[in-house]
Amino acid sequence: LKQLTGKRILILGLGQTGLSCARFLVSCGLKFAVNDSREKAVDETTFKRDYPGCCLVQGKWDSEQIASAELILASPGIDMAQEVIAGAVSPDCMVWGDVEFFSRISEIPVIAVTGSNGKSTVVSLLAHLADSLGKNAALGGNVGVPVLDLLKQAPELLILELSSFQLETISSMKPLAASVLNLSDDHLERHLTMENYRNIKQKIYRQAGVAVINRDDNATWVNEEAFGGKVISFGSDAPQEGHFGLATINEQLTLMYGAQALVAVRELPLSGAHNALNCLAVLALGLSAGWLLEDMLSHLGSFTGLEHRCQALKTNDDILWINDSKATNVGATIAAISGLAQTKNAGQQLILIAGGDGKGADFTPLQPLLQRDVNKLITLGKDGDQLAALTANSHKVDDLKQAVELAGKAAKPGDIVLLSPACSSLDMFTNFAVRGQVFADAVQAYVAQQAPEA
Ligand code: UMA
Ligand code: ADP
Repeated sequence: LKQLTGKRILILGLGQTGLSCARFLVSCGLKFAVNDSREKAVDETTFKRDYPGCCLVQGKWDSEQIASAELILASPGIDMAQEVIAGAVSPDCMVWGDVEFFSRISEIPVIAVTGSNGKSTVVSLLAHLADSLGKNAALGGNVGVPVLDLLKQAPELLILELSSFQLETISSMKPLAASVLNLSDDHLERHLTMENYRNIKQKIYRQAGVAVINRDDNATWVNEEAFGGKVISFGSDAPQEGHFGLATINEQLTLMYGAQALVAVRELPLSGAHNALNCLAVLALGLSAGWLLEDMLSHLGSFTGLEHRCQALKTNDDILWINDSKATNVGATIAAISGLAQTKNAGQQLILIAGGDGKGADFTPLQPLLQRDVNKLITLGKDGDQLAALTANSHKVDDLKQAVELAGKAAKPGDIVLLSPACSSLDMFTNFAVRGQVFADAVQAYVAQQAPEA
């Protein structure tokens, strides 16, 4: 930190990350400037009061500030490759994200998790286990609290969810264990090719003590020749000794550690084959942190899961309404449909509500599932037409309320209505959580309308 005294530090972006950097620099007595391209990212008066003497530019990228900076602290949402920024940054300037900054100044052990889907579920379950085991662990990163804000808690362990955006600016992190859970098409509007996206995700393994890889998905495998740490794998087949997997024991699909049967899949707190894999990843990461398997297993069952991820809504009717608003890419929606297709009865219809901003993704991997497992598809949003074109029984609507009403009319008692958009929400909502809440409210309103007068 001393080496930063007197350096020209520029924070780019004043969202959660930028503000956490500002708070941290102030607490270290370091001076800095800030720049956000949005017109009113922060209230100028309040900002100047909280950060007296700090130069604030909003409403444009300030190429002079960018060019003169010696250290840029970049927010993950900012594409540093865009010409207006990349063309201005001096070749001698260091560009760090908040996680890179943290990695350079802190020795706190880290468990780091990335992947296209399941990150928040895995890190939240890890944090739940850590809590239950009496560890002073802090949870943050892409899942919510920026890492620099966690340092105040002086945790003994950090459990970090890392996005590809955050991994782009990381080079010094030495996690005790790291995992790329899976890889499917996402964020290609920024990363352009799957190869580039994969290479960025793979950065998480550099200098990790243990790499937790997914046997089912070779894009998550670590280059074992170049990697100096230990490798633990998980997957949906029977595992070798020292690895995690699934096997049928006494006619029950069961989580396995080598030849040791751990727990039956149907006893897990979260349903769906993808969640069994998430639990295996959690056990592998926890084991890497020195936690005992039996201790972790005794607390798995008390995890209640996260909202907006294949969450069954509590309603007073006989339709099963499921909120999977967090399915912001094709891989997540495929996991939701296949999970339900495996468990539903032959007579039960599955009605899917999907659409939003597809972020340039290829939707065609969804097509066989839409045609085989989905009885009716209702689409909305920017890429709703593209999705609707994938199957014959589809209808495009204008908003979620209409989608819920149409789904409700089409559903018979016992049927399933699933919101799993395969798209980001940003064309119509502030974020996925707002989309999920709007869905839940529309469902309650629809169900109330249908109820006979008391
Ligand atoms: N900004 C600009 N110009 C741009 C882009 C951004 O000025 O072209 C400014 C915005 O005006 C804003 C600031 O940068 O003031 C926002 O920065 P940001 O987009 O990096 O967002 P933060 O508020 O710092 O939140 C970030 C993560 N957001 C993104 O990566 C987009 C949050 O993940 C994360 O929880 C938070 O840091 C704490 O670590 C959100 C997310 O959507 C949930 N992540 C993506 C995902 O999960 O798919 C990757
Ligand atoms: P992330 O933080 O990576 O977005 P979440 O745990 O929030 O992951 O889940 C996002 C979406 O992905 C949800 O729709 C969830 O049901 C689905 N999902 C969770 N785990 C997996 C997995 N292992 N494979 C595919 N989809 C998954």
